[in-house]
Amino acid sequence: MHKKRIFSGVQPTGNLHLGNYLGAIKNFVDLQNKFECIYCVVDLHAITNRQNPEELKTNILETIASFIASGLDVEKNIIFNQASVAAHSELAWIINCVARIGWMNRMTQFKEKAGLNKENASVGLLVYPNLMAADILIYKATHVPVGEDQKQHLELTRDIAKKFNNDFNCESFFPIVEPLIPKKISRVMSLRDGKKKMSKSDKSDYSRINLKDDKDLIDQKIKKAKTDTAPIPSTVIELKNRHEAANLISIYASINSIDIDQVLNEFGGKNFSTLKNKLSESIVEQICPIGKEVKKLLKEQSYLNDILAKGAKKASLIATDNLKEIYEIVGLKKFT
Ligand code: AQP
Repeated sequence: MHKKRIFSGVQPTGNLHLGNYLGAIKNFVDLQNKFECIYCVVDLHAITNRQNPEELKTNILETIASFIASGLDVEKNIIFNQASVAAHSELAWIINCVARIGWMNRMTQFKEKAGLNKENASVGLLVYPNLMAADILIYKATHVPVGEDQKQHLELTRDIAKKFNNDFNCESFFPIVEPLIPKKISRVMSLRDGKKKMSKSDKSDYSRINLKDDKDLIDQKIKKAKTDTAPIPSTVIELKNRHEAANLISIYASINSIDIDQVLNEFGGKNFSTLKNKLSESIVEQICPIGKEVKKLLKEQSYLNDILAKGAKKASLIATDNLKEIYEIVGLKKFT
């Protein structure tokens, strides 16, 4: 039996948004009181798409600041950046040799991110899920809080763990991880298109609520959020095929930690402007204090650097021990 251990990561690829918060970070905060948690800024994942080096440095600090501002306790959790712990990349290479090319070709995120120009995408983007598996398995993590978009990558991590355990005859060496996906809203959708996920890389800033948006901007974005012409329904069944309506209702339920049925009881039959006013209020109440704290923390760079250095030390202790065992199993040796 493996000890319960949580691992998850967020890419420093720009403004964190409500999708990252409700899909992942809010869950990180809830879990910190129950389990040993390791939270990582996955900067090596970020470079699978071209990044401006100066912006990347700032984004790493901003992601850490967002973790802390959202309520992650820096003493209780291990918080660090991926590039500081070389064992992630070392295990990723071994996993590259365990995972099959066919498995990579099935990953929908690669297809979405590479788009039509697949031949021109980086090799890193293709093998991104192997690095993600290494991030998790190097700590022998048992549970991974993520948004629903990452479910397929976690299924792959399970397949990789099983194949490694089987190939090297070391039953149960790697745990078979369980995803922890929020029930109320597993995928926050774009405010402009209810069929697309809210994303940092969407060209329209009006498609998302950023953690650093102020009250006026949040009000405007919610006011302009796409809806349909019918009134709000009273039952979940009537939400079928009403993607934008379902999205706003789910965001309201998630941010207020209530059930969708409760939202429909409150707003069923009413028009969207009533819901939008209340939704804006709830987002402003929860997100604006986080954004303000992020801006404050960004002025304290040495404090953030210190947290990253301490976190990297703690993470390295676990990762280096596990890597030693993995090298031994595979038949590799570091001569020092
Ligand atoms: N829209 C979303 N709804 C729910 N969860 C989401 N997550 C991301 N978008 C949504 C979850 O946030 C965590 C960190 O994600 P990430 O930033 O590492 O990568 P991503 O999923 O690629 O995020 P973006 O915003 O879509 O970034 P870009 O545009 O750069 O690709 C993950 O747990 C993810 O599930």
